[in-house]
Amino acid sequence: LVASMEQVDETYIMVKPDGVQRGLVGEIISRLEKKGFKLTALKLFQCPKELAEEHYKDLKAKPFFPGLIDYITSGPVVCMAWEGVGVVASARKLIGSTDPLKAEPGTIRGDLAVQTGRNVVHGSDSPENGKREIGGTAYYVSGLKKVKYVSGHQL
Ligand code: RTP
Repeated sequence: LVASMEQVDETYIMVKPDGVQRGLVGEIISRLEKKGFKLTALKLFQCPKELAEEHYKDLKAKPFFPGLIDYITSGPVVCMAWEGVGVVASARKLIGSTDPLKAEPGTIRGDLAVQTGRNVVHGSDSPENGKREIGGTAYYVSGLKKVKYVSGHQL
């Protein structure tokens, strides 16, 4: 039971092209579902260059930016919205450190990846960014739409 006083947050989780290509979509969804978070939107989507650049605009000055944009647009991604109490920080913990070699075993990146540039999944880094990434440009471009229903720990 979720106490009514607790703030329900939302986060944007994206399985990156390497995760889709390697067949890790089910594994990633499964880890978030088993933790007790609620999937509220999902879409397989070929990200256009402009949207990838908007999504990663904070990293524009980094030397790896062009390679990052090529990577994210190299094949379909799975865009998802997840909600729950503490979901933003908890999903980041489940995902693990950006560099998969530094990510703890038991985390998605710690178990399933080896390269920072191929780290299989993205998760919003703050509740504000969660809202921005779900409700911003991505909403209009990808057509990612949230569905309201009751599930899992919310019952
Ligand atoms: P994300 O946004 O994908 O969840 O990743 P993050 O917060 O853990 O890491 P961030 O610093 O925001 O970097 C975003 C993504 O850029 C790629 N990257 N490549 N080659 C490099 O040195 C490098 N550094 C970052 C990664 O795909 C990282 O997830």
